[in-house]
Amino acid sequence: MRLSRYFLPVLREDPKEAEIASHRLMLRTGMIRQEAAGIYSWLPLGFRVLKKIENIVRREQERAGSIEMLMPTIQPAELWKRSGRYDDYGKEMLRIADRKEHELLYGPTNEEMITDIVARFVQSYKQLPLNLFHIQWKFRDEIRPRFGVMRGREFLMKDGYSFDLTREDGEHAYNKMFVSYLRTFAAMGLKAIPMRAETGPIGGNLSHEFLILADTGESQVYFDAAFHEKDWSTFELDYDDREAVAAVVREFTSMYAATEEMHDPERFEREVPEGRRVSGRGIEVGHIFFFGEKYSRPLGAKVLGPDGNEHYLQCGSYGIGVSRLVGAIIEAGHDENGIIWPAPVAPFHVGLINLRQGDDATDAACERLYEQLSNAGLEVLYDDTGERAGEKFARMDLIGLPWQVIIGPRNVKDGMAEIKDRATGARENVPLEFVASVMTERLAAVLS
Ligand code: 5CA
Repeated sequence: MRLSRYFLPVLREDPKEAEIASHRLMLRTGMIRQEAAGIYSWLPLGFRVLKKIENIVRREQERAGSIEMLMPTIQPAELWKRSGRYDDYGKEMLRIADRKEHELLYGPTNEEMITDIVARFVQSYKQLPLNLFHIQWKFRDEIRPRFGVMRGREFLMKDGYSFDLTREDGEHAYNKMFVSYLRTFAAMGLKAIPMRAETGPIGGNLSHEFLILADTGESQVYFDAAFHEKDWSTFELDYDDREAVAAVVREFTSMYAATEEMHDPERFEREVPEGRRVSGRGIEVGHIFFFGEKYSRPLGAKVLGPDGNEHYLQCGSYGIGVSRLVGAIIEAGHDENGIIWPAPVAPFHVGLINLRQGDDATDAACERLYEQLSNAGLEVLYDDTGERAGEKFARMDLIGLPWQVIIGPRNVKDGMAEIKDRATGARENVPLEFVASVMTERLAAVLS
């Protein structure tokens, strides 16, 4: 992408309304624009990151055996009256009436709708297990939308739902999602610590939240420092191997970790040696629930079992805050100059900076590099504007692409390019003809 033809409305000043780094940086870099409290437009740069996160989530869901579909944002109230949640949800639910005075609502989650779909089409245990997910916008009329996309009113969620015959099968489905969440967040460069959680309006008695540590997180968390020493990169396993999947869950739930609501100070002191007790703030990026028959009973989702009897389905639901993750990743990765994207979710891989736009030799070298890098499959944002070098450097640092390739007249004369690593600030000179292969290798190393 040529910056001269792109839409990147970077702000010069820090927006006053932003209280935390991610919100400030998302507004400054022109990733989002607020349309109403907690409601945002996703401008091109932000949209690219959102899609990258969505694709990682999708890939890991599919790997764990979940099947993608799409349900609407607008739902009939009648479904929610059947589960009893229409009244329970209170003012957080946005209620709408259409021209025929039919009661509708903007979905805050989809347990009712998916259970109704499954009830209609699944009649036999032979059609199980079933795990379905979608990635769709939700609306919750939060009392205090704040921190930009972190607590929005309209937000993008991956919500998945499992349906099984027995409690044991249902727990395996839950465990699979538990492991897939560890994998999903690790693939974005995050360590998300699973913590026992309250179930709130979703219900059930088995639930974990996944939190990443950040000073600006909304939750107070307590955990064992042993989590810091865990290897988060190795969750290669066969998802059908129940014991292997359960072993990972045991390993990650054997260490103390709890949010404020579930925290037990006595147990914390008893189980965790003093030097390893950590408390801090966390951002909830995912939440999984197992609630058995809570929705399958009122919505009549039952199958004929191998014993010839009817059984209500054993169900769970699994959420990931896709749009919240954009903010959370920035909270976890930024410095005084701007964002530092992990390569897998970066809007572009490389920022190519032309220091002397209009100088024939420099322009030609940049054009050649732009073509070579793009042909090698790298996503390049080419700063071909006529602005001063200082402005180009500052803007490129601000938007935080993992690597910068810097070309000025002197480099061209020497046949060299300067490559800067945004995270470490390290700079090195690489012969122009090797830039594409060096960058391809670097990218492959961090994406694998
Ligand atoms: N039905 C269940 C799981 S599918 C559910 O709705 N769970 S949830 O309420 O915990 O939401 C799932 C995830 O969505 C949360 O972990 C969080 O990351 C994200 N989320 C929830 N509320 C908001 C919000 N107001 N703004 C941004 N993200 C949110």
